[in-house]
Amino acid sequence: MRLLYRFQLNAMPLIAAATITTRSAMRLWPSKLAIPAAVSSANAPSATSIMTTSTIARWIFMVSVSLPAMDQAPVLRLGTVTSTQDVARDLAVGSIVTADYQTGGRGRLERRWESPPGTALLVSFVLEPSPLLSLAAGVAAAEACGPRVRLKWPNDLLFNGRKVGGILVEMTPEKAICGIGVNLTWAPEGAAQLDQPRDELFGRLRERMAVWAAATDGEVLARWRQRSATLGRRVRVELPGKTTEGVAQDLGPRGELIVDGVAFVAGSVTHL
Ligand code: BT5
Repeated sequence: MRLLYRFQLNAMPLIAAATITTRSAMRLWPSKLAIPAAVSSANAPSATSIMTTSTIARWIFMVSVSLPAMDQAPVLRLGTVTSTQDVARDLAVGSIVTADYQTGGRGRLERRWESPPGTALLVSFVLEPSPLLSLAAGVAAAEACGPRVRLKWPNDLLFNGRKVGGILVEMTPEKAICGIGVNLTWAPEGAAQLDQPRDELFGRLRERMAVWAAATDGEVLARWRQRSATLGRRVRVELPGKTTEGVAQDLGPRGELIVDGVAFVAGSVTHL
């Protein structure tokens, strides 16, 4: 981290001066994305300051390109945002965004992701695009959450058989924005909550993401199979205009779900 501070010091003297004085985060006010907000890096001390989001984005870019691993990447900690995905898409690969509250949190297919302020871990990682990223993120999140959390294809985290979190990967040509939401102190009806301290869970998650985002496809598939709540079960797979029921037998090499010999690359799955 010493190198990181030196880099900041050379690149942005004002920010660096602020970041080496106190332990808490850097406060941000004038922002169309977030109010109020904070920037920090792994164990970085920092201080109160007023900044614009473009300054933050530039700073994140300059710092993140110099970092060797995601578990040392800078974290943009925000208060209220539309979605952490929206903030993350303007940042460089390696950046991480968390928020207390999302006014427009989303799942796949424009579904809503609901969580009242301060009740969930809401985070987006900016990563290199990779075909199995959604499954890798599921493995990372399940390991961070603990042994009782299992994976439902394609992107759900289950606790006691109920949904406790979800993964949303959005791609641009240059980067993948991997969003993860985990219910901690609140859950909608029929869903589960984890009741773990948010910062501790986040620390484990960024460490596991660094590992699994760099893993081979074979390693991701093997671990996903081990943590799966879907494989071996009877399932219903729903696609627009088509519903199939059968036994979820395995994952294919690209992460597709094999149901009675037929490969599904997308769809909503119900465990029967
Ligand atoms: C997901 O979509 O499960 C992906 C959720 C990703 C959320 C994270 S939070 C950080 C980042 N920023 C974002 O804006 N999104 C990501 P999907 O499989 O489409 O599931 C969505 C469905 O889950 C909804 O239609 C609801 O039925 C249900 N749902 C909504 N909020 C929930 C919650 N808090 N807990 C459990 N289920 C929920």
